[in-house]
Amino acid sequence: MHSLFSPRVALFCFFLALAACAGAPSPAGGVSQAGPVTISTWPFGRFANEKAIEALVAGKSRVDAVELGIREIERRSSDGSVGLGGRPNAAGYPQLDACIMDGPGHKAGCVAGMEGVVYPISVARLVMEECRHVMLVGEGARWFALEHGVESIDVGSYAAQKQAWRDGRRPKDPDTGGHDTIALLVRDADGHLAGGCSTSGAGGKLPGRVGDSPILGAGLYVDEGVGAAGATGLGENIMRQCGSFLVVELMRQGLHPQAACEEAIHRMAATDPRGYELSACFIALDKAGRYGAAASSQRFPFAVATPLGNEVLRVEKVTPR
Ligand code: SD4
Repeated sequence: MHSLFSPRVALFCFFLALAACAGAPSPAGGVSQAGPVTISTWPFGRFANEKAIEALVAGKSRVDAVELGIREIERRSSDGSVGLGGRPNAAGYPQLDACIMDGPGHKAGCVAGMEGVVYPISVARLVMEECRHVMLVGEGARWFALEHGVESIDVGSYAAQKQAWRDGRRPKDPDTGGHDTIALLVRDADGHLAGGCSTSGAGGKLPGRVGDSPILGAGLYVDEGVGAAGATGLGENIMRQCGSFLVVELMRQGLHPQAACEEAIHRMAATDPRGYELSACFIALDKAGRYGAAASSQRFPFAVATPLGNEVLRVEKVTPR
């Protein structure tokens, strides 16, 4: 005879219970969400959200949810912006950046300018959990990744490109075209926060250039007592302003995540020579599960999910004041 509480039934009941206490995503600035919520950058963020919510509903941790969500985008790596399929640097090969942060304990791990590793977010997590440092870069980050047996490719094929760059034989028109970044913020059913960020960085960047994405407070910041924020856009704009830290600090002052993202854009535009033409987009999620997003110079799509739904929402660029 089957027990009434088979694992399948139990999982279904768990899902229903979560769904009952979590609202479906609503437009930016939406009401407070009691259950798990995830928010991520760009329309592809819905794939990250899907994996993250699936992980939380299956009883995995918020850090698992961040890692699995971002791995999904790194795995797809098809849009030219995240993972090994991302836009190459000016010498013609990809250098990857990622970071992860867990609210409780204020723990973090970051990697930058790392070559030939398939899932940079997993290396960032290993740095957070297995390393006495917070950030590893370049060759050292790759060595650490390989020592931990993560999936990688042979980077021998980059040698010719590196030599050519050193010799001054440089690609004439490096591809500086569109580039995106996945930033994913997670609030679990208990209201704890975590987040992660991964990118191949600005297309056509100089070898060795690091942007905002793996820098705590720039591309990502999580404060367990307040909220979390993540960024995408041109790192040079965002990192000079500690953009994600700024958004979290504005939430600490009492601003709704939506207002905090917008205020951060205004603050940045006031000091940046490009004003509102600077490229910066933020997502934010507070302790109560409220979320928001804002962008300086473009319409900005982002994705929000709860166990009840996974929506791509959009905000218009912030109106200058
Ligand atoms: C960088 N912020 O490396 C990243 C790129 C990005 O949308 O997010 N592009 O500057």
